[in-house]
Amino acid sequence: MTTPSLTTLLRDSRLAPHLRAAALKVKNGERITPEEGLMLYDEAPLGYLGALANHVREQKHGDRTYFNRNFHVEPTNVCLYTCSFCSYSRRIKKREDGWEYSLEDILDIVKQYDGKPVTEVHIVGGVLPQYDVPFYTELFRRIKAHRPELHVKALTPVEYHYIFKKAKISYEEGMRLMKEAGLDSMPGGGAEIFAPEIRDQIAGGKCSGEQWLRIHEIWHELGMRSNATMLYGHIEEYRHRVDHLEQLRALQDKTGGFQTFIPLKFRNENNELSHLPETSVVEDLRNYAIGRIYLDNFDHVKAYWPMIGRTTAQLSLAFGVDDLDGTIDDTTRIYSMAGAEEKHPALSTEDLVKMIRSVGRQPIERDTLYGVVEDFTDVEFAGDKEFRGYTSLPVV
Ligand code: V47
Ligand code: SF4
Repeated sequence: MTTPSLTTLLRDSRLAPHLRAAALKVKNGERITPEEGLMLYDEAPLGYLGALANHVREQKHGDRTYFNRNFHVEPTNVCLYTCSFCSYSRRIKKREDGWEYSLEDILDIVKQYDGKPVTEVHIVGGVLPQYDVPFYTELFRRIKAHRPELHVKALTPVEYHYIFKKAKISYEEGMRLMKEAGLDSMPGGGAEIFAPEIRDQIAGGKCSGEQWLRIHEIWHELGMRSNATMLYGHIEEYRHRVDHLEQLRALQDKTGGFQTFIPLKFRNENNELSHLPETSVVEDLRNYAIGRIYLDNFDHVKAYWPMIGRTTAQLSLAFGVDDLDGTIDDTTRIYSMAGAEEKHPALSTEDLVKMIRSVGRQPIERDTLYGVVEDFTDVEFAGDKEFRGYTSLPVV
């Protein structure tokens, strides 16, 4: 996969002056403004954005491409809120169609991973009254008592805002209680689009953009780390994406607590926004690239491959992405053997490693805080006859 290098791009005398100016800024490690961010969304071609984003990515990480082994627990798929983009939750009126796990149910799921090489549990689900401060603090304590080294990445400001309000405690007090109970980091969900004119239409009633940012800020002030997402490609306009990126960059300047930015492509099946078309792959790659260029103070940009598919995930590695997320399940061979791997959103470690290597990058297994667990660049798998290099296509 080849995007032109930034130097090659700048040699092109036909490059429009405003695109040249933005490219030079990126080359010199200068920050682009919100106006330039909007200009990139409105006008910049894919190849140009790839050159800029790949430059930033390779300055920060070279070919290193991270992944981690985690598992997800969803305490419930019933939710009080009714976000119009959400295909996942069951309305409270239809709660009998969903599940509501008890503390013991969740601990049983955690125990199923005993002895497996996972480093993280990602806990997130719907919002319901029984999942409150005592429930979650007890859950985190019990997980840590059972498996102390397992990193607990759990809940978003959507849940925290709700449970702290219900407990009549401040965000500061609430996040301190979570830290004491064993919460290690916060995932990036619930951010959607911060601008109220969009957020009120698609995610009305849940925490505001301002509250989402404030809870992350408080968590960072406790010395802890978190991620940030942006749900794009629904009813928002480019200016709302730039505003979202700008607010994340400003908070990161203040705290430095964000690890990863994860753009989430809106998928339109089984939700109230099914009438909206989905974004194209070109638009997805442009969006990754602009995220990488704009968020100069974020170390990582992550692609969530189950949402975009494996091929786009591979392409994203040339458009600013340095981290791939999605279930790694080394029991999935049976599905691929049955010829239905695309229907099952899990890859084996071997598949993921090969997916990364086949586009010329170096796969690195990391823990949640980006400590290296294992460098898979030269690891051989049984029966391995994998081709590791590129052959350039003949130019005719
Ligand atoms: O907050 C919901 C989004 C998020 C749809 O931090 C949708 O490591 C697309 O945040 N189409 C949850 N997106 C997922 C999430 C996440 C995933 C992986 C890693 C991390 C991390 C965080 O999914 C929600 C919402 O923004 N979402 N519905 C949909 N129809
Ligand atoms: Fe779905 Fe989360 Fe909204 Fe609930 S708060 S409806 S789970 S996106």
